[in-house]
Amino acid sequence: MQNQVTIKKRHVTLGEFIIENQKDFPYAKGELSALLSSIRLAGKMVNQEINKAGLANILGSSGDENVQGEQQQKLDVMANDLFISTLHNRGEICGIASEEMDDYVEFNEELHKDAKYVVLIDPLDGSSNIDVNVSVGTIFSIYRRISQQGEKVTREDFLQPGHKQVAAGYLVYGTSTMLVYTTGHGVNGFTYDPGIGSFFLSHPQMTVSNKGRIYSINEGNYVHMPEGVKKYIKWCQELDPATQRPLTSRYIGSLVADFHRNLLKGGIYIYPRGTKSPQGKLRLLYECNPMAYLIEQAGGKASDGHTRIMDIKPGELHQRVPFFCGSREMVEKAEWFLEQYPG
Ligand code: P6P
Repeated sequence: MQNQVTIKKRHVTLGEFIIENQKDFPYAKGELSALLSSIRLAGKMVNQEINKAGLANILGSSGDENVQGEQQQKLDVMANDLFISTLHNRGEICGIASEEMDDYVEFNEELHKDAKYVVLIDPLDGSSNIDVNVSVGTIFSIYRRISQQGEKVTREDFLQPGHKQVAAGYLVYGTSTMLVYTTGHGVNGFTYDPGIGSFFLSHPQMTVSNKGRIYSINEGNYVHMPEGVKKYIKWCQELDPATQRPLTSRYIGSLVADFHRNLLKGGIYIYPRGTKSPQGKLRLLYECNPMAYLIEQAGGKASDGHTRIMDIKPGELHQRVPFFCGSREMVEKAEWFLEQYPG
């Protein structure tokens, strides 16, 4: 008599999911899987530090400034160091570029000589929110190197257009910590269980609605905004004929948190160019491109108001671009206003 056992299904772990989907990469012999696993490990370590930040007196700035001239929070520096050291310990990448570092870093040890990939990262985006306990995040973007394996990494390896990304994602350190990523086969979200120390597949095949009711923009910059963006904001505030309600304004001031909410609920995030920031504030390589990859994989759209973000050819590592990202019809409406009201 065979044992009649009812096997309870449980959520797949991120590690199981990465292995199960490795077949999506005929040319990769597991290196991308190993790279995603090291990002997972570094994310756990950053999560640990963030959760005790208030106690460990690592709040407040490190006193240094990053290449953007922004005050570096101690956790920014710590997150940057944790990702670099964790990725350096593995042999999958030959170099890394980060918001927190003026230039890219080469990985030149024997371990890295056959590396196929480079990583660009914003190790702790929204870090000015840390001291007030608002969600922050890590954003990462992965490319295959274009320089020869075995040679030194080159600047061109990092300055590739976004449509060349092989993977992109973010960690959001919020009420729960999640890792959301794509390798070009849809978007999947994993929630961290700190008791077990594992990420579990909680949001399979995430998609963003074509329409949305949330617009995210810092209206404090209104006077500096282009006319088309001002007109779009006013349009959002009028009564929607279909619902007899205006749209809802939600702006956390943390890109990853605003993006994550809009991905789940529908909406648009805008950081336009303005007199204060002629090219906008967000960086193309390690903020806009990875988020653009994710939103397109989820069925949405990302542009600089005119051009698809992932078609922009980068000129330099810390290049800024205007950013319109979210539900397709909302981005297209904003683009329409920019067309109607140029300048
Ligand atoms: P502002 C954080 O510094 C960030 O890069 C994004 O995470 C966020 O959406 C934006 O800047 C906030 O900028 O000018 O509205 O405070």
